[in-house]
Amino acid sequence: MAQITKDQIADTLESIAQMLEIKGENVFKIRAYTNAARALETYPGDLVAAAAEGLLGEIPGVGKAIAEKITELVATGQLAYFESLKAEFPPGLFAMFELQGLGPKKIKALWETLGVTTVPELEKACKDGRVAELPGFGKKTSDNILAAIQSRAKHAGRFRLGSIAADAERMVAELRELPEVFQAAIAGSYRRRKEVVGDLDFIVATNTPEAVSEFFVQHEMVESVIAHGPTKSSVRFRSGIQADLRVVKSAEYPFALNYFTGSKEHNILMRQRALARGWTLNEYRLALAEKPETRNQKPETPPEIHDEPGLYRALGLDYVEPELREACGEFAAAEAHTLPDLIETENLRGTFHNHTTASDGRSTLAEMAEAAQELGLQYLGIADHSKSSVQAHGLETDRLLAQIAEIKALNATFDGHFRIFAGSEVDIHKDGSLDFPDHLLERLDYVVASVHSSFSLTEVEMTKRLIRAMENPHVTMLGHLTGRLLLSRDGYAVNVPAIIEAAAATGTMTELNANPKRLDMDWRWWPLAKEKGVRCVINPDAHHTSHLQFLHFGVGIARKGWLTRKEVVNCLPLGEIEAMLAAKRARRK
Ligand code: DGT
Ligand code: CA
Ligand code: CA
Ligand code: ZN
Repeated sequence: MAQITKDQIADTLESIAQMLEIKGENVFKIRAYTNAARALETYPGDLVAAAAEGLLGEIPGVGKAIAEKITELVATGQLAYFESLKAEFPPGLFAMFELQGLGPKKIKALWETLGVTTVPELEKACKDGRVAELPGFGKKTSDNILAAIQSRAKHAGRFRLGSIAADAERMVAELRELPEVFQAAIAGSYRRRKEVVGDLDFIVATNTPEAVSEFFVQHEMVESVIAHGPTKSSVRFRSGIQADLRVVKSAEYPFALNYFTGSKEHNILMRQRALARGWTLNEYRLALAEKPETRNQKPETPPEIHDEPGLYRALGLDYVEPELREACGEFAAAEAHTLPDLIETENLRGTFHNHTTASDGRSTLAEMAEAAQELGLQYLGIADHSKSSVQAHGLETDRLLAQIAEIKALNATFDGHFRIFAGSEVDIHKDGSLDFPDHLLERLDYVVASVHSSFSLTEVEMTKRLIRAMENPHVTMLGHLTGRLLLSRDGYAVNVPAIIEAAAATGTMTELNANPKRLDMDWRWWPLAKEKGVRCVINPDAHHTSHLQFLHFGVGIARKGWLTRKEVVNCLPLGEIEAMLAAKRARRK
């Protein structure tokens, strides 16, 4: 039996909480399950070992009764309580929980009054107006539910980079460890660091394809086998994503890796360049074309290729990093030797948009500072929510002043080797004014300004709102530009080129929010921002110490946006970053 994962246990606890809520159980009992689920998601240790040693009850947020249930899950892979609870509900009901904005109360009402127990029934009930008529629902709610159903259909079978990275990296690491394997890589959209991927593509070089394919299809992460052949297999992982494996000989490896990395559009241009030299290029080889398309009567024999850089060289190109292979100008730049020297995770020296327990974070200020130091960062910016973000426990003036004092005291203990910058993620009101007055913002080291409300303004109004915020000299950077949540909520309407212009004109930095749910501003806009001289700041939007790791996803997207360390301000070391943070205020003086 495959070992149950931490995420699966957390999901089970979450489902129990939802079912208890539909049943109308006591809120404390419900909260115990949601708190435990949350605690597990961020528990850094080995749950199996903790269960075996009877230490689960010591995890903060996990009580004795729930600890026993987790122990049962770990030991048997099942939980009798969960199974019996589940039997009380129609099975289709659970899919309704995945719809944005639909909680247990509404699901209960839909079920009890309309008899709706599946997503298709719900869609029908919305369309024929029955949902709008329900007390507590109305037309707007009904429309929102319909939009959520449509969005779910559109996103089915696609996955955020952040939710499949652990599986992907684990599989490739284990493939590389097999003695039969010479080389292995994850190709496809994952290697190109697309924010959302359809499936995973593993490429392996070996002389014993059967053994490798066998290892792949029998792996414990595999839920079902879709196809199984000696050189080509497809499976579905437990996480839901499909994974393809291609097994090739060492001599074919650079070609397979290049072809299956894509993109398709990039491949087409590669093949055209080969054809223009009288060669054919496919996933196995580069060879003389049978009917050369060149005017040159006798094409030269192609050189021997041992790796991807060799292939690009043979086609008269500098090596193109996978993130740039989107047919967005990389060929012209590779030919002219003007490809950018892309930023790397190791170049980052600090980061700015991070939360603590003072607002909706789950780690304390001291814990966040310690985690940042462990990652080798020289500085950490704290930007908790401002007072209008009530649901996120935003700070009122006195709590913000207290936090500034706390940061100052902590900084005194660091001997100048590490620094916490006191900031705030200030809400931008509907009219573009800010949630704190200037005299308060002035006391902060920097300010992140973000939209968390009134998402449905028109594009013109939203653009005006953001530009007004950027005109404030205390606004150092703009947070998550469009507010999108990948695969669940589209960004609000906003004129991005106009925002980029305004960011350049006002000297406001633009955030590349590295949280894998956001990755906002989108990579497609960064080349324009770079051209206009806009500074990028890569921020994890961390709500827990473990979220500082999101920086890595942010760097992938920055690379996709052609950024080098020069455009990314948080590559600057302590000693130089201070002047950068003060620059906008200084020029208004
Ligand atoms: P995904 O999985 O939808 O996120 O995107 P990719 O890019 O990983 O696409 P996938 O898995 O269908 O195929 C992997 C790569 O294989 C793709 O990026 C380019 C190459 N490829 C697949 N089909 C074709 C094709 O019809 N023509 C060419 N030139 N290349 C292809
Ligand atoms: Ca793929
Ligand atoms: Ca594929
Ligand atoms: Zn925010």
